Order: sequence, then C-alpha cells, then structure tokens
Amino acid sequence: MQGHHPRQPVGRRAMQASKAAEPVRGARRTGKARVEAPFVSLERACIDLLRANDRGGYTVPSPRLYPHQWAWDSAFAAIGWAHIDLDRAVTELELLMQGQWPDGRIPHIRFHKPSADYFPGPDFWGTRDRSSITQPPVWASAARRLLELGGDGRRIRALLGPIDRSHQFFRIARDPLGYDAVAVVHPWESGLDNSPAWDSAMAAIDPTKAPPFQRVDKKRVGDPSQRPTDDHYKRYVVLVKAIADSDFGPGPLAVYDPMMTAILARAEEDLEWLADQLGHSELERGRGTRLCSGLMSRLYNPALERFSYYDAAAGERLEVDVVGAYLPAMLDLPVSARVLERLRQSYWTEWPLPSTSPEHPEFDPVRYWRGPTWVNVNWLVADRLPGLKERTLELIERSGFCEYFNPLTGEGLGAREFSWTAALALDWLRGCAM
Ligand code: 2M8
Repeated sequence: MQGHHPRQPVGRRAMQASKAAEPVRGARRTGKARVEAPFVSLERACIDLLRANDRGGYTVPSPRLYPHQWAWDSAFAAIGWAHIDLDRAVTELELLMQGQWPDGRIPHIRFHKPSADYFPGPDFWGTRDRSSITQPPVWASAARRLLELGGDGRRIRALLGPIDRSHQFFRIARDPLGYDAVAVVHPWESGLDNSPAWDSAMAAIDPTKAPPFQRVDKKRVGDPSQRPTDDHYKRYVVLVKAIADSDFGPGPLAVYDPMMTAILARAEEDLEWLADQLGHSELERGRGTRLCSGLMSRLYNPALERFSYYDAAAGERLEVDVVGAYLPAMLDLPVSARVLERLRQSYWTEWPLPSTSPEHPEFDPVRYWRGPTWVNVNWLVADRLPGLKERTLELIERSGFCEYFNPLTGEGLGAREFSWTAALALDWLRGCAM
C-alpha cells in the first residue's frame, strides 16, 4: 500500500497548512450571513475546546458524559493537539500507549481517576484502571500526523514498538477464522456501538443474564432517546462480564468488521511509513496489504458494491447497509471508486454521512450510531468524497461541537463540547486530511 494513496507527502501537507481559507468558500455557497472569516473563530473555538477538555496529558471526549481517556478519541485529540502544541500531542499518545496490556491490546478506556459520572467503571471490567477491549486503532495514523507536522522524532520513535504490538494483537486475538481481517468481540470495540451491524449477533446475547447496574449516560444527555436502549445496554454488560469471566479472552461474540479492518490496514501502512522515516528496522512488512486482500476476498460483496460483516460465532454473512460497510473505500482497493459512488448515492443526505442508510428499517436520525452523522467517520473518508469536508465544517459552524448530528436537519445531538469534533475540524481547517 505504501505510496499508493492520494494523501500528500509531508512537504505538501505542511505547505497546505496555510490554506485554511478553502472551506470558507463552502460556507459562502450557503448564502448565510457569517461568510467573512467564520473559520478564524471556529479555529479559535476548536483550540479552546481541546484546552478545556485537557486533563493534564490526556483529553476527555466530553466533560460530562465521558470523563476518562478513550482510545480512538485520544488519538483523534492528538491530531488536534498537533496543530496547537506538538509536545502535548505526543504526550497524549504516550499516555494512551502506557495503558497497554501485556498482550498488546490498547484498552478502549483508561480510567486515570475514579468518577461517578460514567458506568461501567474498572470494577465492572474486573481490572484496576482500564477496560479489557480495544477500539479502532487510529493511533499509528495519529503518530504519523505528529511526525509530519514536526513532532519530536525521538519520542515518536519510542511509540513504534508499542504500536506494533497493538497491531499484532488484532491478528493474534481478533481473527478467529484466519481471514486476515478484524473481528470485534464487543460492539463497544468497534467504536460504532449500537450500529444495526451488531443487532443480529447481539440477539444471541441473553439480556436477563445482566447483573444489576445503574446507567449514568441517560442522565448526562438531555434526551435519552439519543442513547442506546436499556435492552442494548444489558447485552453490553453481559458481554463485559463474559469477557472478564473468560480471563479477558474473546467471549461469545465475534463479528468481522470491514471498517475496523480498513482502519487497521491504514494504520499498518502509516506504521511502515513511520518506521521508514525513523529507522525502525524490526517491523514486519506487508501486514496492511494482507488486510486489504482479506477485505476483498472475505468481505466484499460485488453484487451490492459494498462490504459485508461476518458473524464468526453463527457462521453467517451479514449484509447490513451501514456506513462501515463502505469505509474500506478509504483505502486504495480495486473497488474503492465504485463503493464511494454507492456511498454518495445512498448516504448524501442534507448533512452527510448518516451512520446507517436512510433506507434501512432501523434508521433513526437521532439515536446514537443508528443514523446520526459523526465527524470522525466523515474525516476518515472525506479526502475521497469531494464536498464532504466543507459540508461537515458548515454543520459544525451551525450546530456546534456536538458528539453527533441529525443527518436530515443538522440538529446537534448527544454530548456537547465533544473533543474529536473540534480536533478533526481543526485538522481540516489547517489544510490536512486523513
Ligand atoms: C461511545 O462509546 C462509549 C463506550 O465505549 C459509550 O457510549 O459509553 C462511542 O461513540 C465510542 O466510539 C467513543 O469512543 C466513546 C467516547 O466518545 O463513546
């Protein structure tokens, strides 16, 4: 994959940093009043938000709903920090990697301090200070951005060994059928928690087995209909307990996830790039290419021109029309152009990209990952979908730094002051792209 994608080399990216005016033209097209330099203040607001969510070396996703360090949120925050303070950005990744388990997994949550504001805490996970599942591995891609923007090569080099081990964990512990792809063991591991992609596999999890617990999240957002249902939550909790009971092994659920696989493939490519730049010769090469082959041979559906999920426990292919089924088009696969075209046809709502197809019977424009638009998903694929970046920046200008947005009306939903919304907007405003 090395060098086959249209991302710009370091020099050009750095030059582009001064061209932050570009998106203003996108805003101008709407004919709204604030056209003159809205992004000058948006940029300032992004910086202020990251500073406000800084807890001394790590960034909370949002102050009230998510008071700990989440893995992919933290990597996205590091990308934002890279435009503000490169040393602070490296520290974010260092703290993230310091939570690594001995087997290489990066926990999806690191609990630095106790907090009554979030459930489940470490006691529920059966650990001292971290969760036992991981998340989409965007940390190599974040480290690449830090180096591209001039971060300290010595400190970034020290991250490469831990990042490498975190990638190997997926092959060892998240590929039960040897597909050269990633199977998640909990919907929370995918990052797209209650996407309809998991519904059929989650139907096999018995919610009555959940121990008693109190949800906190519903009290932290104004409208609980924007959060997962209680039934879903019970099943999440059953899985957490099952994983703890199996000595932190996989548990009963394993669903191959095309989006997670694509993110790892991109991360492998970025890790190779970093290893070349920083002279890390021990890295095993070609893992990204193998994942691309796995995606094509195991998960691509040519009739639908999108990717499938695969329930390894049930032995069943899942053809679910959700945004993750198109996300491998962020890679240079032979079918990427076709998949992007499909994505544009079916997902170009007023405020794209909805997380679930509006044609899907479970589409819900306000509930969490079952319909709303998310900035991190858009960021992953925006350099291949002209107009998406501009439209997303316009959405943020209009509705604020929300966790997610109604794809039909643009209404801001979920948590406010959400870190990755600001961090990735800042990355765009400074002329960078995934
Ligand atoms: C959401 O997930 C957490 C569980 O990890 C939750 O709902 O409590 C997801 O959107 C996930 O992708 C994200 O990393 C996390 C923190 O923003 O929130």
